[in-house]
Amino acid sequence: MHRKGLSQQEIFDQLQQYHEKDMEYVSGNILGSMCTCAHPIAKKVYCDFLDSNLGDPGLFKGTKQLEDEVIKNIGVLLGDDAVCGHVITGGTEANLMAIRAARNLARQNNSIDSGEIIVPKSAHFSFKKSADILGVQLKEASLDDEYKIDLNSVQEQISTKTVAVVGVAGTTELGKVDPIPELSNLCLDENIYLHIDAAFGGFIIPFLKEMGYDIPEFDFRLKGVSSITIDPHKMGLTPIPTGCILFREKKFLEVMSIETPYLTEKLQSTIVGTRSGASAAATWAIMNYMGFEGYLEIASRCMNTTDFLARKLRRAGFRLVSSPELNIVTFTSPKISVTELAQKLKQKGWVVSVSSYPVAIRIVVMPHISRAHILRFIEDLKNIHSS
Ligand code: 0PR
Repeated sequence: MHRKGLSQQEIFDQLQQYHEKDMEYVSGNILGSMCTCAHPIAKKVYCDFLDSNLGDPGLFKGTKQLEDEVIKNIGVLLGDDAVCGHVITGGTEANLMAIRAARNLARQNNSIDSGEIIVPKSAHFSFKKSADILGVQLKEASLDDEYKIDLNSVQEQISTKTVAVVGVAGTTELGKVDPIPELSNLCLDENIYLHIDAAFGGFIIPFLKEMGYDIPEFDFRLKGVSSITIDPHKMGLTPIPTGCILFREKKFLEVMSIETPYLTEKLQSTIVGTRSGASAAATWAIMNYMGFEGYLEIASRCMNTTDFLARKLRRAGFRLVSSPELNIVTFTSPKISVTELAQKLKQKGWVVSVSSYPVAIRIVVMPHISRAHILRFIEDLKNIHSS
């Protein structure tokens, strides 16, 4: 630290140099990210609420009300307006909270000490973190030939130690939606907690269903679903960090609440203590500003661009891993390896990601990607193929 502070201008000039090294979503070159430019209104509101701390909600009653309204509004979107939950940092924290609730509940009910969770092989790595932090064993269920959770494999892994089963609505690598109605029935029969990770899919599937896409139910409309992760900082256009965890019943929050004697709330069930109210306020603002129709339009645009990309790739001789279900396209080349292709694309300024199962180039068609970007990308791909 300098003994004497720098001037504002010096600070801004220096920061500019750092900022210039960052990539920008608007360039269209970020093709493998599940984040995008937050909406300007959400950014403004975020800055306005930077000082509010939801860790001590009695001091920030208005912001707490905004958090409650966000949870209720998302609950309505996901089929149950009586849900409870929190606006937190993202999918990782949400999944951790869900598994913590399930583990604590199982401990309370049948004195399981450690327990096991069953997740599909396609689950996000945050479940490995959750298992590690919470001391539960992670069991992986295999996938069927459409890369969705195999129900027989889940059934085989269920034991007296199972504390939760996880289904994914919008897998990280392929954007697949697991057969959640079947998982729900299975978990009701077996009396097991079912958590749905809709971190990515939560802000697009409801709109695609409205448009007539054939996607099965995945939310609280299914009686077996106990909790859902949904991230406004992915398809919801809210600034990072913003995730939400929703529980069907209050008991799931209560089972992990800790006494906080000197605060304005006496019990706390979030993992984080001091936590920003800015995310809750920004989500409230953007959901009210966009309305259902605003998100419908974003979903429609992203899916049109996804179909456009898929068509162009096929025509240029690339192989799609499978038909895109959401706005994620994964493909391979018949001529060069995935690693080499990713490297060559990087040399041309494109940052794609490489999926691990199956190994393929993965493009997440977020709202910042336009048809013009796709046309440039396809041109470069063709040049790579022909060189
Ligand atoms: N669940 C699912 C289904 C996810 O896809 C992710 C993140 C999470 C949970 C965890 O969410 P948080 O990262 O908010 O804690 N999926 C992205 C991924 O791993 C996150 C990401 C976003 C990575 C932007 C890179 C990036 O540029 O691909």
